[in-house]
Amino acid sequence: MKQITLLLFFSFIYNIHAQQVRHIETINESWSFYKGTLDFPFTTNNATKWEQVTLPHSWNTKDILDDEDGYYRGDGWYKKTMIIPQVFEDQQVFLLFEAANQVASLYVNNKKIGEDHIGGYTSFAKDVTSALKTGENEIAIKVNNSHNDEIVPQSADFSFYGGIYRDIQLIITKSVHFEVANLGANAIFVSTPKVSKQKATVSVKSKVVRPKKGDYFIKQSLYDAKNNVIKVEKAKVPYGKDVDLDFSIVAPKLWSPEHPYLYKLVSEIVDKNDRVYDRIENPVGFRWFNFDPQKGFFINGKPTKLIGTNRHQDFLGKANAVSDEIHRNDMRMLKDMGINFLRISHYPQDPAILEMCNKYGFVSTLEIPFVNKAAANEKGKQNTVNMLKEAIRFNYNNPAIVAWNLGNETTMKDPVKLGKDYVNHFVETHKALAKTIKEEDETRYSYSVFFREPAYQDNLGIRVTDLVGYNKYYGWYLEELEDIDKNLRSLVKRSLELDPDKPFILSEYGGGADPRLRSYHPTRFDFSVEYQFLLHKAYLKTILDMPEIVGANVWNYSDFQVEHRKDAVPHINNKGLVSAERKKKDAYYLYQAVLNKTPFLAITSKSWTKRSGVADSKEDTFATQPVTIVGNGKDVEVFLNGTSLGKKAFEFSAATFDIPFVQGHNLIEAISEKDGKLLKDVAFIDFNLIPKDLKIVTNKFEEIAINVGSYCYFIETDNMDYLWMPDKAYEKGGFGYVGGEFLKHPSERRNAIGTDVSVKGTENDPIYQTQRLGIEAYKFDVPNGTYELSLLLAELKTKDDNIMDISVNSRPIWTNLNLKEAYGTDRGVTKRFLITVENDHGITVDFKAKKGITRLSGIKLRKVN
Ligand code: GCB
Ligand code: CA
Repeated sequence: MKQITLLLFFSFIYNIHAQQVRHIETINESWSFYKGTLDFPFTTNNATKWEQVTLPHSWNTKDILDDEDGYYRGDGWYKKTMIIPQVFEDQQVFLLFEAANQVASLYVNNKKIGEDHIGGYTSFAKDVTSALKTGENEIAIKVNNSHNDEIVPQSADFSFYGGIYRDIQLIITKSVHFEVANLGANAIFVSTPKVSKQKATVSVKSKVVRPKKGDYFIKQSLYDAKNNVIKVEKAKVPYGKDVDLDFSIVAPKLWSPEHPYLYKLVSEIVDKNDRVYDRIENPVGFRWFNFDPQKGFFINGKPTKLIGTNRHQDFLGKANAVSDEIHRNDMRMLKDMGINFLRISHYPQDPAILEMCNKYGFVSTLEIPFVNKAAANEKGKQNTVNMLKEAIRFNYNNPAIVAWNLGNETTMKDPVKLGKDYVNHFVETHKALAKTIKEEDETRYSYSVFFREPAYQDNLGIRVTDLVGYNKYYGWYLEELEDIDKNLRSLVKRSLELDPDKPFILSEYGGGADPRLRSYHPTRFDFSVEYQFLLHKAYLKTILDMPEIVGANVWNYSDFQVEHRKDAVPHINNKGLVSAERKKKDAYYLYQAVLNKTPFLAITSKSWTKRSGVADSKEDTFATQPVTIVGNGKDVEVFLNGTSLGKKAFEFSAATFDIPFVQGHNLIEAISEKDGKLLKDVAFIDFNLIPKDLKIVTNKFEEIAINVGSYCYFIETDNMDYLWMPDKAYEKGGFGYVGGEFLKHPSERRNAIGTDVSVKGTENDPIYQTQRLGIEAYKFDVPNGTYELSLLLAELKTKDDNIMDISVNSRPIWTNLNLKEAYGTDRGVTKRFLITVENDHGITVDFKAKKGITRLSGIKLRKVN
């Protein structure tokens, strides 16, 4: 008994000791924040209103989403009073910022600490020891997110949120310690130069800060995944020099997407009595890999098709101030999706992301935010190179990373148009970055991502990395869905013809989907969930079929906020497979079915629970609509309210059934089997059956809302899922438009219905963005009674004057209507009218142009009496 207590006591002491060699704590809590410019040191009589905030924090959570153009880009101040714990004699104290966007100045007790940190996405640490005093210390941090000609990104399709949007760590070490405050804030560089099944070598470079006097040693201990020490090596630390230590192990367990086996390297500084001064842990994964331009990616000798997504740090309403829990949840959802490849785009991300890439076996690429355009001056180039160095050094020890990407679509702003000086600088920047990658890391590939023709980069001389990536939006921004396969093949061919030795990655592809838009007649750029599904299916087929596409990344894992975007949901780029709140879209399930090896089945549209449709015929009491099931079994049987609708074989993991929906409850059950496991998924759908003959007495007409000018259903998710039906031409006995045509996007290339405007005064932009122009009438052959008629109108980006008269059954209800004059442009207007129908005439809403053309965006009719 006594012995056990004693043992426990000693292990307790030992633990304290082990923890105390380096003290790390987050200091995210109770910061005072002020948005704006202030004099520093702060004046005491100043009536500044400080707000209490917790990190992660951004000051742009709201203004990127409102109707006003632009968002705050300027100074923000954070301050905090704190007592630094005394942990060691002669302690060194550091603040490590995981990131702050984009220039950060640190002051401790009114003393400026070092230079400003430049760049919003890389981590950095500052030694604050000399500015500290006993008792209370005043920490002040100025962060600035203004546009800066010397810092990338200069331009991009994401928002440059300001703030300290990741954790701050307080790190306390002894005076003898592994270096903290350096470029990249990392002191240990672990690589595995030679790996085979039989043997692996480990090479560790350590950077130590130590006094001149005394004997110190580096001790490297390798632990397996069960926390058994399997190797211990020691080397003496010379003064002022890095310590290189190499060793090897036999029969290493390998790291791969299927088995991401991780070892742990514990690095310690000890003296000759084995007293520990500092201690750091790093993951180690043993793997060898190569990219072959013809055959694809090989890891540990095994050919592995790399498929995954891109990912932004972003969450609805939080800007980029995203918690570690959200980061890790994203990674879990990607794991469930079945990916083995992640492009960490377009900048280095939170350490939580890399931690999970290592653990889940996601082969990863990491990049710096050199996007669209260079910071075209000497300072700008230096900053960009520094940023890359910081990114590589900080993230060096992650076995998941296989390539460093120097930039994304850097020619978006056409260099040739920006002049000769720009081009020179721009080309030099690419070369300097490619060189930096090789100097910093011999063990990984260099990589760059383009979007224009391969010959275009070739002419400029910027195809200078080992790997090339192309972002291609065939079937979205350009070209049709049917030609995706043809276009991809020809692009890959063009790239390989230029450089047969440069492996090709499809670094981005995708299309937008607003979860509120659904269509049985999906068309390019309609933002329907269905179109996105078809697009990804087409891409996946080709990607899987072409070994020369060595890897592919969907753009994007999730929807993200872009202040200046004007898509179906303004301020949101909705190319995500999940929404900006992480709700799954149909295409997400397709990837699960195609990529997962474990049994899988899903009804793709199960989240669409309230549906509607017109009965198949006057006599029928059902409306037939398709439902798609995805799975990795052989076939699937579907039941509607308990009755089998038969079995279908999966074709490319998908099977579509025609479902005869009835009024009210519809229970859809899908049943399949894989590897002896029974699989089942269900969907509960509440269906509103619209009679074909609106005067029918058995199923009385009550209410209908139509998304005029569109083939899409629109679900008002923020309004009890109120459903708008797609538009159609009038048929006798029913409803529909007479005359006119669908508004089309002005860009021919886009070939899209509707236009891209952020509509003021509404959240239902897609209703207003689509319209019927030159419409003559809207008709409803409803029975006699009293009705509430709603008309939805907007003039979007129009140049000419438009004036119209609207009447119902020949009685004027709205005359001389000039929307632009009365409400301003780009504003959604809804008006309700009470209408009485007599004499069995139904309702005819007439539109007459007095000047210009007529238009209608939406129409709603509800029977009152
Ligand atoms: C791209 C960019 C990415 C954009 C995307 C898009 O090629 O690399 O940053 O968000 O296209 O959705 O247009
Ligand atoms: Ca509409």
